[in-house]
Amino acid sequence: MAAPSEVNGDPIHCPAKVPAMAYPLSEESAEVAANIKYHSQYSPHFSPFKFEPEQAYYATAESVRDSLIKRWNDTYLCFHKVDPKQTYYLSMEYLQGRMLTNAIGNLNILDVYADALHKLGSDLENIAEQEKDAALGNGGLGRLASCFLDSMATLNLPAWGYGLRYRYGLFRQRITREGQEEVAEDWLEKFSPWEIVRHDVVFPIRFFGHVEICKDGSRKWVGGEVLRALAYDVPIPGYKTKNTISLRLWEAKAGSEDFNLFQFNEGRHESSLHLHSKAQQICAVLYPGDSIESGKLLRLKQQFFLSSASLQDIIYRFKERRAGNESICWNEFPMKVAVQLNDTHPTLAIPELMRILMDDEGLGWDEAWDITTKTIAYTNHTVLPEALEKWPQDVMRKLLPRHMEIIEEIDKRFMAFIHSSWPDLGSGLERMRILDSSNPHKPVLRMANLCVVSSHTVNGVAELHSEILKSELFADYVSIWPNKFQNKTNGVTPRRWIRFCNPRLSDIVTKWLKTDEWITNLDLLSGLRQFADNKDLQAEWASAKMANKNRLAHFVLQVTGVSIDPSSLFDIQVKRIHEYKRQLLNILGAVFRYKKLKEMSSEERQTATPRTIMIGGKAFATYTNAKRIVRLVNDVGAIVNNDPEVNKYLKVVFIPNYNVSVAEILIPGSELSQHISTAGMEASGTSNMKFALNGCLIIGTLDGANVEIREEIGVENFFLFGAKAEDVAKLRREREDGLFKPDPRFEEAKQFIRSGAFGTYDYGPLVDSLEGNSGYGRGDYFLVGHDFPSYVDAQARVDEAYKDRRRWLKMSILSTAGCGKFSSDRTISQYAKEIWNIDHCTVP
Ligand code: 26V
Repeated sequence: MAAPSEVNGDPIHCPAKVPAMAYPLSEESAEVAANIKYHSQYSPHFSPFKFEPEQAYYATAESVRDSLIKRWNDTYLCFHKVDPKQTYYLSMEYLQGRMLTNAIGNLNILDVYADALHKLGSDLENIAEQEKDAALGNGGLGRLASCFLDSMATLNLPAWGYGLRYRYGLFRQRITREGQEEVAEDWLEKFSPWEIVRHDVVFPIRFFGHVEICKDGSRKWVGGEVLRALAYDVPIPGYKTKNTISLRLWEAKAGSEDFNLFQFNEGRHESSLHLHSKAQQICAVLYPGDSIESGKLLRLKQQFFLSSASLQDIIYRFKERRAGNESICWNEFPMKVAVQLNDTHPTLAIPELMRILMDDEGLGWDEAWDITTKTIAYTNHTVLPEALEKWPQDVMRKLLPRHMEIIEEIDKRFMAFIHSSWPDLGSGLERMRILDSSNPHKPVLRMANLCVVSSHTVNGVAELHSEILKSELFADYVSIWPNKFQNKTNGVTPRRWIRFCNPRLSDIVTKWLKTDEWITNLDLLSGLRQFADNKDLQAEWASAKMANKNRLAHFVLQVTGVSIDPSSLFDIQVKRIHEYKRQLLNILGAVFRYKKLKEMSSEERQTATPRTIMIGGKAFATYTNAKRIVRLVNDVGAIVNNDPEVNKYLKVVFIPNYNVSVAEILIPGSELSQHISTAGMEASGTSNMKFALNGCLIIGTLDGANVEIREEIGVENFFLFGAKAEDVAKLRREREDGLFKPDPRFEEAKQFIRSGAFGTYDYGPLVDSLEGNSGYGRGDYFLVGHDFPSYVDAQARVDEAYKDRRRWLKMSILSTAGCGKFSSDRTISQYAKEIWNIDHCTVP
C-alpha cells in the first residue's frame, strides 16, 4: 500500500506544491520549477517519489538540456543553410569537468534556476556537486580542447569537436599510506544527461585485412574486421549567444549480425560475442597501458577509430550540403573544411583522408594530396622525447595495410622532392623522414614528421615553445617551409575560470570596471590597473580572497582531515606529476623550510611568514618516480603537520584526486602558485594563466607561457628564478663533466630526507635521481640542483612581499589586470583568422 502523499504525486522530499509540467524552455522560475519536477517524475531512471540531491541534479540537468537541444538544432540548421567553412577539432582528450553550472552560466539562467530549485526546497550549489566530472583527458592538452570549444561557441564560429567516448576516463586517485592508488572512474555509472545518442549517425571502421589491386590499377582495402562508430553529441553552449556547437564523441559497437546466435546456443559464449568484446575494448579506457604490445595496438586502434569516424562524418556532411549538385567538386573541400590535429594522436586522419579521396572517390594522388595538405593543420604540445609518438612499422602494416602504403608513398615523394629541390641537405634528410629505419630490428614511423610534411600549418602553444620547435625539433623543415610554422599562445575560458568559479572576484571586477563586458573581452581587465593602489578596491579584493580561502580550507579539511589556517599564505602547485614539472623542487624547498624552522628559537619563528603548501596531481600508473614523489609529499605532510613546534608556521598537504572541479575550488583560494618546470620543457602551461587571472602571484621559471604572463603583468609582479632555456644544454654538460658545485642548502635538504626524518620508506633512489647527469632519465637531467638556491632565494622574497599586505594586494590586482591576453577567445580568434580561415556564423 502506497502512502497517500506518494499517490498524489507530491514527492516526499519535494515540499513545495509545484505541479509537474513540461514547460520546456521557459524563463519563469515557477515554470522552470514545474519543468524540473516534470523531469524528476517522468524520468525513466529514478523512482518518481524522491527528490533527493541526486535526482534533483538529473532532473535539473535534463531541464537545462531541453534548452540546449533546441539551440543545438537551430545552430546545426543555420550552419547547414549558410554552409560556411567549418573547423573540426580532432582530439583524443577532452577535460570537460562539470557541465551543469557551466551551461546555466553560459545560458545566463542562473538566477531563474537557483530560484526554481529554491521553490522545490533544493539548492543549486548543493545539487551541482552531484555531477561527476567528465574526465576524458589527462591534463593540459585535454582541458585546452574543452576551453577551445567554449570559445568557439561563444565567438559564434562554425566549429565542432570530435573525440572518443571512453567508458572509463582518467582514474580516480586514492591516497593511502603507500601513496597513490588508481581506481577506475565510472563516469557513466548511472548515465550522462549531457549526451544525445545519434542512432542515425553510424560509420563502419575497418581494421586489419589486406589491399586488393583492381583491374584499373586502383586499390581497395578489404577484409579484416569491421566495427561501427556510433555518435554521441554533447551540446556546447556559447556564453550569451544562441550558438550551441557539438562535441561529437564516438563509441565503438559491433552489429547485431556480428553476434553468432548459433555459436552462443552451442555454449561457445565467448567466441559468439568475439567482435562485441573487441568493440568494447576500443573505448574502454583513456590511455590503455602501452608497455606491452597489445596495449600499443589498442591505442593505435583508438587513434584510427577517432580519425576515420570523424573524417567519414565530415565528408558525409560535405556531400550532404552539396546534394543535388551533379558532381562533387572536391577542390571545394578545403574551402569548406579545416581539420585541426590536437597533437599527433589523430595523425591517421592524414592517410585516411588520402585513402577516402583516392580509393572511394576515385581522385588521383596529386589531387588528393593537394586537398589533404590544404585541409589539415597540426598543433604540437610537447618537446619531451617520450611523448613524441613513434609507431612500429610492422604494427601499422598489420593493422592498417592501406594506410601504411600511403604513408610510405608520402615519405617516398617527400624524399624525391627534397632531393630535387635541396640536394645539399645532408644528414638533415634522414632526420626529416617519416620512416625511421635506423634500427633495422625496430623500424618506426615518426608521427610528428608525418604531420609536418602533410599539414599546411604547424603551431606551437607559447612563444618560447614555438621558437624551440623552429630552432630544434623541426629546425630541418624551417629551411624548406619557413612560412609553415606559427605560434598560437594558449588561453583559458574566462567563463569557467573566473566568472563561474570565482563569482566574488568577478562581481568586484564588474563593479570597478562598471561593465561585465570583460567576460567576453578580457583585455578590458587592464582597466583595473588604475585602481591597483586604491584602498577600497584592495579591501574588497582581500575580503573576496579570504572568503575563497575559507571555502578552500573547509574543502581541505573534508578531503584530507588536515586543518589549515586561512590566514597563512596559501601556496599551491597542481598539475600532472612529472619530473620535468619539478614537484621535487617544491617539496625539497618545503623540507628545507621545515628544517630551518626547527632550528629557530620560538622568538625567531614568530617572524616567519606562515605558509600552507598544497601539492596535487596524478602520476601516470607506471611512472615509478612520479609515484614516489606523491608518497614523499604525503610523508613530509604527516611529519610537519603533526609537529607542534612548527605547524603554526608550516603545513604541507597533498590534495587528492586533482581534477577540473577541484581546480575550481583551489584556484580562487590561492595566493601563490608554482610553475617551476625546467626552462624549455613546459610547452605552455595553462593553469599558470588561471591562477594569475584569479589574482594569484606566480613563482616560476622562464618557461612556456610564464614568459608571456610575466611580460603582461609586469616583471616586478612575478617571482622569477632558475636557469634560462638557452643555458640548459650547457648546464647539463657541466654537470655531466663533474663541474657542478652543489649549494650546501641543496645538500642539506637531500640529506634530511635521506636521514629517514619522513618515515621508513627508502627515498634513497628518489634522492639519487638528483645526483649527477648522464643523459635523459639518468641523474639530475631537470636541473633541480642548479635551480635550488635561486628557488630558495625567490621563496624568501615571497615571504617578505607577503608581510607587506598592501604591496601584495597591489601585485595581486595587477596580475588579474594583466591577463587579458590569456583568454582562449583571443587564441581561437587567431586560429580562426590565421590558420583556419573561417568566419563567424551567428544563429539569428
Ligand atoms: C604525455 C605523456 C604521456 C605518457 C607519459 C609521459 C608523458 C609526458 C608528457 C605528455 C605530454 C602530452 C602532451 C601534453 O599534454 N602537452 C601539454 O599541452 C598543454 C596544452 O597545450 C600545455 O599547456 C602543456 O605545457 C603541455 O605539457
